[in-house]
This record gives sequence, structure tokens and C-alpha cells, in this order.
Amino acid sequence: MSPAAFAEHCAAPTPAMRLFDAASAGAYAAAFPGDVAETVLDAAAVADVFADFVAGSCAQMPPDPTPTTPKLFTFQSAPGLRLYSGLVPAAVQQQLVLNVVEEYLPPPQHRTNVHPLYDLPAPFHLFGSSETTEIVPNPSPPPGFVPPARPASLGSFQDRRLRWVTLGGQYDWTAKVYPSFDRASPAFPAFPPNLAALLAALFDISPDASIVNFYSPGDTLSAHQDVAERSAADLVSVSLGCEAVFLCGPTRDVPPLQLRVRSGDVIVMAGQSRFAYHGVPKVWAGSCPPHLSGADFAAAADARSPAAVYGFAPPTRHGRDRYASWIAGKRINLNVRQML
Ligand SMILES: O=C(O)CCC(=O)C(=O)O
Repeated sequence: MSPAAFAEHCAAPTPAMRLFDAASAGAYAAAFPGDVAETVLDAAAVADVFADFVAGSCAQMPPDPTPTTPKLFTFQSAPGLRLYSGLVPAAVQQQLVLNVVEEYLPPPQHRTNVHPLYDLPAPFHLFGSSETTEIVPNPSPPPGFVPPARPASLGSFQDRRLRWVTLGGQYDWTAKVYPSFDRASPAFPAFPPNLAALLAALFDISPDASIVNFYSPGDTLSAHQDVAERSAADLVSVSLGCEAVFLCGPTRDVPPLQLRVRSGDVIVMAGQSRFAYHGVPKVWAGSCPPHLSGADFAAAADARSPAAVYGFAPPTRHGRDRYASWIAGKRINLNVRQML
């Protein structure tokens, strides 16, 4: 399949394409005999790793005793691709949402899609005071960027304006390269340590960089390959919030596999699938699970200041009571790579 044809599939997936849904894995196995293999994972074996992640976070969500039944699915039609269904426990999903808002988004060294256009406050608190925060156009945009004429409200960033933030090595979306592979460079800030430790303990990756994507229903991500990294280590993709379709075509010659991904699922692109074409053609409105859309983020306990980890002052007003209604209408994907 050519990249153009793949892109067409991404724009409008057809019923004839293979759609795998972990909730009806048996139906898929019957329709495509021999394609999918299922392994039930032992949640207790990774409980400590998740507990360490929460303990290493600056503000910590309370534990949730709901048991999880993670499963690993692999596919003959997509060699190297792994779907870890339900791997991330509910409380850790809440923790990740909290960390995205309060740890990963605020540091000025973590650039977003809106930095070229707007002069964002530093640190940037997505749920700061909306009454006093008006974000003005960037007076000196990079070449090729035309800044908007008017200031924007914080609410418009919570709504659709914010599409991604980069952690660690600052991927340049325009040139599709990492500006630097030198860890001493300002373009290669340290990767959030608690997230690095979590993913390194679970997968074959030493995280250097992540694109944290923010989707609203209706948003798509067109087919692409992630080939800017020098390492072929696992690419780890963590989904939070609303459900989506993830497409992956291991070669250009076969129609891509479609996976329904839910909050707490992790896709690993390893081996032959590491540099495969992939995209997101659909995000389902109203599909965010209640453990996120109804989470009490205000129950988080402040354990340490983000200043100690990232060098920015803690927020004076968190707005944590608004995180749940925000994630109810969002999908967040943490797409994590090893660069070197
Ligand atoms: O949102 C996803 O599931 C995939 C994101 C992705 O492919 C990317 O950031 O390169």
C-alpha cells in the first residue's frame, strides 16, 4: 500500500479493514483465524513499578483498589506490534493526567504547538486563573509562522488550541528532526524522571523524548513513520481518556491493522513494526471512562515542588476541580521514544 493510499485509509477506514477490539477479541479471532495471540498478564508483577511512579510524582493521586486484568495481544498481520490492553491501572491513569497538566506541560523547556504563535506564560499552567490569563501573540515568531492578530483565552487552549507538548528531546515538527542529540543542549532537556523510570521498567526503552498529543473528538493524526530517532528501541504509546482507532501498516503492501485503543492501553511498536506507518483516524466522543471523567483530582496530595525536578515555581492556583471535565472530552497520547 502506498503512503497516499494508507493516508486515505486513515481518513476514512472501511468496514473491510481489520478492526481489533480487545472487548470482543473472540469475534476477531473467528473472523481472522490465527492472526491474534492473547496472553493474560499478571498485574501483581508490575504493581510495585506503578506504585513507584505515583510515589515519584510531585502531587500524588490516592490509590484505587479496583483490580485490573491486563492482556497482551500480538498480531501475525502486524509483526512486532504489541497491544497491552488495560495495562495502566485507573489510579495511575489519573496520575498521568495530573502529571501531564502539572509537571509535563508547565516547564518552558517543554515546547508546544502554540509556542511559535503565542507568548505563553512560563511556567504554563493550563488551568491557571482564566480571569487574569490572556495569552498574547508571539512578537517574534520563527520564519514561516504568522502569529494571530489577537490575544487568546486560556479556555481556548484547554479546548482545541493545544495539540501537543514535547518532553525531553524537542522534536521539530516542521523539519521532522530533533534539533540536537546532545544532552547538554537546551533542545534536549532531561526527560521527566518518574515517567522514564516507569517505562524503562516495563519495556525495552530508555526514554529520551515524548510527544504528548491532545486530541478532541474529530481530530485525526495522519499516517506517518517515526524515523527521526537513531535508536530502534521500542516506541511506547500510552493512551488516556477517550477511545480511538489506531492504524498500523507494517509494510506498504498490506492494508493496515486497526486497533481500538482505550484509556490505560499501551501500544508498543517494536521490531518490524518500529518504523511502520501509523495514524489515528478517529477519536470517539463520550468514551472517556468514569474513573477519569469522574475523578477527584482535587484529592491529590502535594508531595514535592515541581521546582525541585523541573526548575519552575509551583502554581498558586491549581484548578484541579476542572481537570475531570477537561479529560472527559479529550484523548491524550504519550508517544515515547528513545533517541540514542
Ligand atoms: O495518538 C496516537 O495513538 C499515536 C501518536 C503518534 O503516532 C505520534 O505522536 O507519532
